[in-house]
Amino acid sequence: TPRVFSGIKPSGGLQLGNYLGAIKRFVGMQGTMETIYCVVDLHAITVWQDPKDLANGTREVAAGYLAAGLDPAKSILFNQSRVSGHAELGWIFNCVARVGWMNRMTQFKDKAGSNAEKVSLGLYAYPSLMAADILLYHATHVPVGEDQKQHVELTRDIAAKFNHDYGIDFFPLTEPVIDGPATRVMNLRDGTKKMSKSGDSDMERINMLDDADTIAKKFKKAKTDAEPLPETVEGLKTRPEARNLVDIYAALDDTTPEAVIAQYPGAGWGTFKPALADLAVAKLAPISQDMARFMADPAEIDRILAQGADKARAIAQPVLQRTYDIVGLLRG
Ligand code: AQP
Repeated sequence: TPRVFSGIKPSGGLQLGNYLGAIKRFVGMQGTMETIYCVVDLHAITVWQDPKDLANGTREVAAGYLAAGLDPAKSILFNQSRVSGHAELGWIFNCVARVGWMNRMTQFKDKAGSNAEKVSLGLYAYPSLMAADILLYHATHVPVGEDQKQHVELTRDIAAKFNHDYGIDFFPLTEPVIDGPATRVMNLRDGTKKMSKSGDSDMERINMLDDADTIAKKFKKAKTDAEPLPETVEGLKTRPEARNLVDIYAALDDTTPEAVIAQYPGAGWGTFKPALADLAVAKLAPISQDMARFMADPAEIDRILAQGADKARAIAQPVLQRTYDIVGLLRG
């Protein structure tokens, strides 16, 4: 049966890339298939998280899910650490995945930088835990941003090697679902880097909880070239910052970059940036207001996450038990 799994790390405030590249698309898949959306707190601690911030951040991602339209009656919403099967299957996959595979992960290289000896072992094993997140539910579809494509492909490699090594067709080969105009929202100060929760400067990103003035200011200061918008999208090819702002507009307005260019052919930044800011505020303000409302009642969020975890565990438990049996780990 088709089943969707995806997650977001509570490693800082939600940013526009998380919304357009992930959450908005999660909402679009709700109701079409069984959908499981996780707040992946065990992934967050691969880099240092202050415990209080982690707990609040977990509730913030959950509030973002709910405010954007995920409904606990239609999707399973929970935080990863409540279902111990993630960590348990993650260990087994650490023993399936090869060190050479991990060495090829570009996100690890980006995050570790020149400091690879000093980062946590967890950061290195991150893709193996992510494979466990997905395969614990035998998920077939994983909506993610472009930056996670390599990790979903590794998940397929792990599933295939497990199936091959144990001579059983047990784990499915999962498909990444990467579609729409905003699968890679770029940093507002540097069009060659992706927008990220943990980027150095707050001016690089739009946070889901930014107010209208802050959003307008950030778009106004966003880096661009001096040229006006082109007459056709082909004219954006070598202009990453311009391309990014057009893509963001298209994603927020549920349209295509072509349609945005057709609406603003040859427009200057003095016209386009304020229009983009107005659109962003119109789309994001209702969500951020709702997020604040959910976050004002942390006990209710915790209740939703606990109930979601019960449902998740019910799906995960038989998969985990069967995995233990296949591997030959005595549990009875
Ligand atoms: N810039 C982006 N454009 C499109 N999609 C994005 N995603 C993240 N940034 C962009 C998607 O959001 C989902 C959750 O990501 P994550 O929290 O698991 O990790 P990440 O990709 O590392 O996100 P951040 O915001 O950059 O976090 P930090 O700075 O803490 O590492 C994924 O589907 C991701 O593709």
